[in-house]
Amino acid sequence: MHDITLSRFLIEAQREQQSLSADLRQLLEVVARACTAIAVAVNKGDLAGVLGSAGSGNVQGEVQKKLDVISNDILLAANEWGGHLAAMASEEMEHPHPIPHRYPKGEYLLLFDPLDGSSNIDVNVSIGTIFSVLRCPAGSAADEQAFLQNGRQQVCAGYALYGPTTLLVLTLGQGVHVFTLDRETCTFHLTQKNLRIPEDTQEYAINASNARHWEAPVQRYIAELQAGKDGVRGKDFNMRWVGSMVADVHRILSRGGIFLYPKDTKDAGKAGKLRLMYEANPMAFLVEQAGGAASDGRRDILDIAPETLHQRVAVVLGARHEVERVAAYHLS
Ligand code: P6P
Repeated sequence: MHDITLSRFLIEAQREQQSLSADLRQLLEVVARACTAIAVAVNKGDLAGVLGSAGSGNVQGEVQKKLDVISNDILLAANEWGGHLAAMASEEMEHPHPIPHRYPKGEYLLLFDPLDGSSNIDVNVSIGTIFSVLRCPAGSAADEQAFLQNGRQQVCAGYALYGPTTLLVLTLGQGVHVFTLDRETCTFHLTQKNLRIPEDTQEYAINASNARHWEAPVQRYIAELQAGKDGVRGKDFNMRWVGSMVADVHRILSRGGIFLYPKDTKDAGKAGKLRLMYEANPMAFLVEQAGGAASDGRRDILDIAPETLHQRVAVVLGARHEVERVAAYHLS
């Protein structure tokens, strides 16, 4: 399997899968190369002076890290000239990035969180790039409205995980596959095919410091996990929280579990912390493709009709039976 590079995998998928066009294959090759460049910058860290704050803020009201800006610039520069995109949208930019007039436009829309987990950048904990691809509606101006499609319209999605190894995890709608970067040749090699999330688990991921702000169904659900075998669940659970969604979701895709970033009352006006279009939707697509489930606690993430580009959403994803239990508690 390891002799199958990302390029070969995509060429063979294009042969077998009608929905994988030459332009989409090129888009994925370009995104993978951009993620390799981001991995190089991340791995250099202080040696390249890329850690710390960029001294600017983003549309989310967050202080941007230098690597947030560098990663965003790498993805924009890599993707704007190829003729495969109609526009791009990023967590780091308020408005969609149009393709410059000097370049041809294509049929796809690329959305990304260029560097997810920014609070972990300066402490050498795994971070990642999350991306999602939609088709641009025919005749559209490729403006914000063109991006506002529900998650089931995604033609592919994935993430790069910058950890002890650099991974590219991808779905084209036919399973979830893992590619590992060979740093010597700068080539991604297929290392795992068709990841599956077990329907049950004994491991959960949540930022427990928010417990007093959770809604009652989530407080009930987590309390039952913490009661372990002495409580109604009759088994003990373990907890993990990396604080980088990409790392937490990768653990769940790799060995199972449930991840929750629920709505909380800290800011009643916010539906959740995570962003629908370029965090929750791509991760939900991957999780469902691996046999898991992804909801906002009440409805499937992928069915949510987006209203704005940067809208936030509560996220409960992973082991199907656990996600269903959380939804049942919200209905009871
Ligand atoms: P908290 C990272 O900033 C992020 O957007 C996700 O990657 C992560 O799951 C979450 O926020 C962590 O949030 O409140 O635990 O720092």
